[in-house]
Amino acid sequence: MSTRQVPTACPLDCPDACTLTASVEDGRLTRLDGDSRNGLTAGIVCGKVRRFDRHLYGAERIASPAIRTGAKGAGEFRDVSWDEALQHVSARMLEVRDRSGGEAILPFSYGGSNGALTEGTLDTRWFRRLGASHLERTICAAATSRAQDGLYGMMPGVDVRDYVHASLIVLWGFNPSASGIHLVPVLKAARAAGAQIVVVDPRRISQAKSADQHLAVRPGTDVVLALAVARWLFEHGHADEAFLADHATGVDAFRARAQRWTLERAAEVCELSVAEIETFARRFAEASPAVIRCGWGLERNRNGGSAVASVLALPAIAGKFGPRGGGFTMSQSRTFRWNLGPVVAEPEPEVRSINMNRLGPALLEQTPPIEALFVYNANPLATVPDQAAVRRGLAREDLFTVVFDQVHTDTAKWADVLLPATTFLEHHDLTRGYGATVLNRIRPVVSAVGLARPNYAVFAELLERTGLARETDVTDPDAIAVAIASSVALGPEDGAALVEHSTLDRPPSAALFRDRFAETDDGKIHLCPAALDAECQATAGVPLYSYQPDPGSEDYPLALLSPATAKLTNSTFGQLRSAPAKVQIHPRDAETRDIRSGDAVVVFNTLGTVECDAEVTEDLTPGVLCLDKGLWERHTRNGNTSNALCPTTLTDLGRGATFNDARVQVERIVTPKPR
Ligand SMILES: Nc1nc2c(c(=O)[nH]1)N[C@H]1C(S)=C(S)[C@@H](COP(=O)(O)OP(=O)(O)OC[C@H]3O[C@@H](n4cnc5c(=O)[nH]c(N)nc54)[C@H](O)[C@@H]3O)O[C@H]1N2
Ligand SMILES: Nc1nc2c(c(=O)[nH]1)N[C@H]1C(S)=C(S)[C@@H](COP(=O)(O)OP(=O)(O)OC[C@H]3O[C@@H](n4cnc5c(=O)[nH]c(N)nc54)[C@H](O)[C@@H]3O)O[C@H]1N2
Ligand code: SF4
Ligand SMILES: [Mo]
Repeated sequence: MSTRQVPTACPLDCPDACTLTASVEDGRLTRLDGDSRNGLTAGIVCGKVRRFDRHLYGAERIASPAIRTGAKGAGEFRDVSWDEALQHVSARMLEVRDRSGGEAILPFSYGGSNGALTEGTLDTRWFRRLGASHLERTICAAATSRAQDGLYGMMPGVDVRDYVHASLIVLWGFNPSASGIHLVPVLKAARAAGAQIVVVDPRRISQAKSADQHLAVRPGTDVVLALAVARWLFEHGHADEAFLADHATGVDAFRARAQRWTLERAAEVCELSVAEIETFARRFAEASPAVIRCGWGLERNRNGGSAVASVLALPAIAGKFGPRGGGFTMSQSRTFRWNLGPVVAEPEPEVRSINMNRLGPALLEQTPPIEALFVYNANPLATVPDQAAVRRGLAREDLFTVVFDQVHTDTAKWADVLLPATTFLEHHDLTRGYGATVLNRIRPVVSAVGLARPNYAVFAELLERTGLARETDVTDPDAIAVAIASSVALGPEDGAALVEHSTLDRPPSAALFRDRFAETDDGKIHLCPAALDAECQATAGVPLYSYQPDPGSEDYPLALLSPATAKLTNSTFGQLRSAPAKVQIHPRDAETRDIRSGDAVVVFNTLGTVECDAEVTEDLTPGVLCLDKGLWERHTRNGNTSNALCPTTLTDLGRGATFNDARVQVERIVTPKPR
């Protein structure tokens, strides 16, 4: 049998967007390796995707459309043909629309597939034409995007590869060993070349162990830390007044808001010492080039928007832009700005909006009620806050639920109709990195497993069957990819390179604020934008750069974090994880509760309880617990995961999720049930 080597790329929700080479024999994957068409990922690929065969050909893959036979949630289905499944879905959707209006239908999707052919195109066309409720897709990166856009417009940040030039790298709420592994060798090289590393994270993440400084902030207090550093910079003559005069507006307003935060007051709120904050401020002031890699950990709380805005303001205040490797990195997806509108070919109708972070309450309390839910590219039972509410919502006998996925997820159990989706090795896509600056064209490289079909094919067929297709609609995946790629304003050379290599790697070759400037309306950094101020007021009742106090109480004082882990991507690949969940706890908190490593414990608050095992570790700060993001029911003793403890409150900017505002108590279970 001859083996073919075919280029492809990873579309998973990960910043790095690896380019890959698939080895294929007789339509089957035999090997998946990294390759170096993406200059950042340069041939290194994570373990999850290297062993993608376990997901692709695994026992939990959904191989056929199916219709529920057992009770809701029992996970009992009978296989049916695509024809029967889609006829059923179409008929039910039209019935709901005709009886109750399109808004009784809720599409629910997120990061399963970060590509434009699998998300935001034909699906959007169908749901808009049905008049379905609009989903506010703000479970992630909502606060960070609002802050980044508000201050800098669409300007991309420093390319990660330029970090080798930096003499100080600050990892602020970003954990590269799990979330973006290709930064790890870059950090090593920078360190070897003499760069200092500072980590701002409540956990002692792997990079913190070798860092020059680790600031173990209390979760949710980054806005205070950043403002205190800013105040210190202004007071000690380290603000770059000339740079600010040339390139920024809102400087006085920003400075006035930072004024409240003396080192002493900040130290108390952030649970750091005055000396720690001052040392950090001085390091930052003195180093050049200095770069902040801002992650997503600091956005997932009530103060998330103000936190990210204040952190991104620091390089401007201290005048860190200019030399290569100086400034900040946040989302780089803006390197390729595409316009999906012409492909969607349907304007946004005036319909109600439902925030995805409040799926549970929406399914239970929304009036008029949601009668049909269509889940694709997402596993809400495992990823959305207030898991108990989501589960009760999915259990509603009068809710018609479609789940379109690759594997039998926890959410899939609750489906009335189950549809099998292809993976990126089995379909077309067009994706872009949000850490790496690449645009990747993905084509099918192996035969589809069972009857699995791509999103674009299924939504095209649903458009037809519901009578909502139009003759002028583009449905061919190649034509869609071309239309979107050309909306990115690719020149002929770029277009040709994309066709030839299936990848475009366009790191910004410019030094920020030397060759490339803020992409706001006036080309300046807006340190205190009126729009963000108004939004904070509307959402949280406070101005931008406010610190809203810790939501902990005497009963629930511990902050529960649920960050990314190396082996899963959100909840994707959860079916392959056998290790049971462990809640991490600091020795001080464990001792007062008589908890030892390996003990069965219950973590609880007013929203729910999670029963799992404890791991006592010095890698956390006191007052903080940690339980992995993306766990499935099977990983805990009682079937609940961290999301059972996460509130449905929203961030001050962007109406995003506040997972890390979960405040809990933990107790040892004296006589645990056998596992
Ligand atoms: N392997 C793997 N890679 C992934 C993902 C995955 O699940 N697995 N998820 C992908 C997705 S969807 C995203 S959005 C990114 C997320 O990538 P990251 O930015 O790394 O986000 P998190 O893992 O949520 O949190 C990062 C760090 O922030 C810390 N943190 C939590 N709260 C705070 C706080 O209040 N302040 C500060 N300073 N730090 C805090 C956490 O302890 C954690 O170490 O990664 C992507 N990459
Ligand atoms: N506790 C806690 N929860 C969190 C977070 C946290 O920090 N703490 N962070 C959150 C973050 S950062 C994010 S981004 C969200 C992500 O939340 P989700 O988007 O729900 O993420 P996944 O769990 O990866 O689910 C994606 C699903 O899409 C499926 N899929 C993949 N490709 C395709 C396709 O082409 N077609 C179809 N039909 N299906 C496909 C996958 O099999 C998978 O089941 O979770 C959030 N949840
Ligand atoms: S998940 Fe991230 S690191 Fe792994 S292959 Fe995909 S892009 Fe690369
Ligand atoms: Mo995310």
